[in-house]
Amino acid sequence: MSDTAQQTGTAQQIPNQRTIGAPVVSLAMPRLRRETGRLKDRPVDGAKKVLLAAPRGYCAGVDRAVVAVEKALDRYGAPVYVRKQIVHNVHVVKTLEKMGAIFVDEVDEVPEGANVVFSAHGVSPAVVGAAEERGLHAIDATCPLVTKVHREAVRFAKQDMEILLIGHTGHEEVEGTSGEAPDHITIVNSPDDVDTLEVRDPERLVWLSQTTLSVDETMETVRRLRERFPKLQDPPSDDICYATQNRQVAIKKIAPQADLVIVVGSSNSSNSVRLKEVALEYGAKAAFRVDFASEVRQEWLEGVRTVGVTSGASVPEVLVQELLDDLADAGYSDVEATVTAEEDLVFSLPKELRQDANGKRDERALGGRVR
Ligand code: 0CN
Ligand code: SF4
Repeated sequence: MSDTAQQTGTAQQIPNQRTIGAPVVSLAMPRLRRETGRLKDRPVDGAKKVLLAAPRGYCAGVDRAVVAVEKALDRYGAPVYVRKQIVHNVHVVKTLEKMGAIFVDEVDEVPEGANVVFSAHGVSPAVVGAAEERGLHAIDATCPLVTKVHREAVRFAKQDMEILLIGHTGHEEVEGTSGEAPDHITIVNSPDDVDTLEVRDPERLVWLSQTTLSVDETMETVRRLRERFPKLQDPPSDDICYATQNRQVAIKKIAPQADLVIVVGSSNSSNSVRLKEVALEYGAKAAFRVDFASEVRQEWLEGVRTVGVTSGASVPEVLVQELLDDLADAGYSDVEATVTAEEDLVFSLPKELRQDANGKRDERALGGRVR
């Protein structure tokens, strides 16, 4: 795993994808300036400035998952059921609910025979089986980069390796990946977990990870694992995805110059929460995560000259633009982009949605409404 910005991560290894010329998240998105006057322009020593991270916001897997729900609603009409939050963002979920999506925790809450979308974080084979048993029409919006980790888990389990899955217990992605080979997978939550870890055979160990972790913390966990188990094998390629890595690289560049970093993202969004932690580790004097601009408090801006702004991979750009509007009210109208990578990865739609009602190939349309 490198600390330099990646263009498209593991793009070449993922089937059913294509790239287009334009970045997934456009920096030049036109917007109407909205003034709320909530935040006041208080004087500070020197010029006020915003450093805006790029890349930020929607990744290819989130874009695909959100478009999948919209397409399913267009094609089948409301309601369309979605197992768990399609992505971990309050605004996205609420907006899709208004359009007719119904979010459920488990497939047994979905009426027999109805349409159900599996979220970007993936599902275990047990969930796929339960949906089949209920006669549901399942649309699998699992990010292809999560599916890649599932495949690695299956492959290593077949070789009778013990898999140390670095990730957060209870996170949907970790539950889905563990479900591929429950007898072969042990979850490692943090570097401190390593000391008490018990393994079957230290000669037959491989580590894999959740896609949305801190790169640095994961490397520390691996370092400690290897200290205890020198024969530990590495995964065939990075499991922490290109989007997670790129967003961390961008905020690492901004953080040392920032008196304050504001990360837009929801509290259950692992990659968003990691951005706040990384900002603090790399020298931001303060950092906060907000779902909406309206949560920013005047006192956070006291004496602040430079504000760093970024957003997690599940965050629509409109929420960042609203934050920039509020910051402009407070005198932070000079916005400078810090660009550490260009992203142009786009995944094709889930196979269940690739053909239109007449059996013709339905090219995915970028421009999901929840942006
Ligand atoms: O915020 P997300 O929905 O998910 P986590 O960061 O909590 O994993 O972002 C999309 C990521 C995926 C899969
Ligand atoms: Fe896929 Fe990474 Fe986005 Fe998750 S954060 S949906 S793994 S591209």
